[in-house]
Amino acid sequence: MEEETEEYAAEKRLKIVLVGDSAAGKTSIATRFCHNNFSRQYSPTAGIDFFYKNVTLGHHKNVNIQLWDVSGLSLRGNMLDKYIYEAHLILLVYDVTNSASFDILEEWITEIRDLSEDLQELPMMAMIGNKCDMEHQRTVKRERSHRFAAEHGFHYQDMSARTGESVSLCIVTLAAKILGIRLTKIDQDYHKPIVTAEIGETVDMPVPKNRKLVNRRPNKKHITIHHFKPKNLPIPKSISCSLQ
Ligand SMILES: Nc1nc2c(ncn2[C@@H]2O[C@H](COP(=O)(O)OP(=O)(O)OP(=O)(O)O)[C@@H](O)[C@H]2O)c(=O)[nH]1
Ligand SMILES: [Mg+2]
Repeated sequence: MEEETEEYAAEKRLKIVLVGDSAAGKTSIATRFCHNNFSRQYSPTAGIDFFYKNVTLGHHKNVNIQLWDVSGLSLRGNMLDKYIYEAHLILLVYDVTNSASFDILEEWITEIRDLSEDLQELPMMAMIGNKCDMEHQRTVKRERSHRFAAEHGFHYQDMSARTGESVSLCIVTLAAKILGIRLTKIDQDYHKPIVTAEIGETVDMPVPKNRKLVNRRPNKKHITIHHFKPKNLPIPKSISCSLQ
């Protein structure tokens, strides 16, 4: 029999399933994690979609993370048992600006528990509060979601697929936990997103006299510099800024 090379032996595959209400942001989280991209457009997932990424976790040089991106409509379908089969981790995603998406998690949990009844061990589950970049529109209080997660014994994380905040770090931290690895500070820093700031396009900023306004468009490679004439300046609506 052919001997396994060290590299092959080190390879691991982790199946992570994203579930939760329609439009909670599951596809966006998977897209951010695997392609470092984000789209404002909503295209509902039909059934299921798959995303893959190879990461290094501790001494595991080649961990293949498979994200199974389940449609929000699957809660009422008859495929969920197949989707969650042999999952290492299930991420229960809700939208912090939409209470209904939080309330429906109870149904997802009940359904997953019922479908896993025959298994000796339930897959690990964690709760994700997505869209935390829209803090001003949060309708699900932090204490409520933390209490809910604690009652169920789930890890809890707020994140934003839009800014990338906590997406990568949360997923690799949980993946490391499954593999029994503690991430080093260097590993953790590596998975923190680059600082992103959006000024312009959707917001108008007053700028002091003779200063330049830098209009930075997300996901576009160019930066436009306007020479701004500060006259009758509008009050800013909002600014999105994420620092890690
Ligand atoms: N502001 C903000 N919008 C987000 C974020 N994540 C997703 N969205 C938006 O929310 C909408 C729905 O996102 P999806 O990722 O398609 O939602 P989904 O959970 O995959 O939905 P289904 O496939 O129907 O189950 C899209 O318009 C996204 O641009 C986020 O972190 N912040
Ligand atoms: Mg989707």
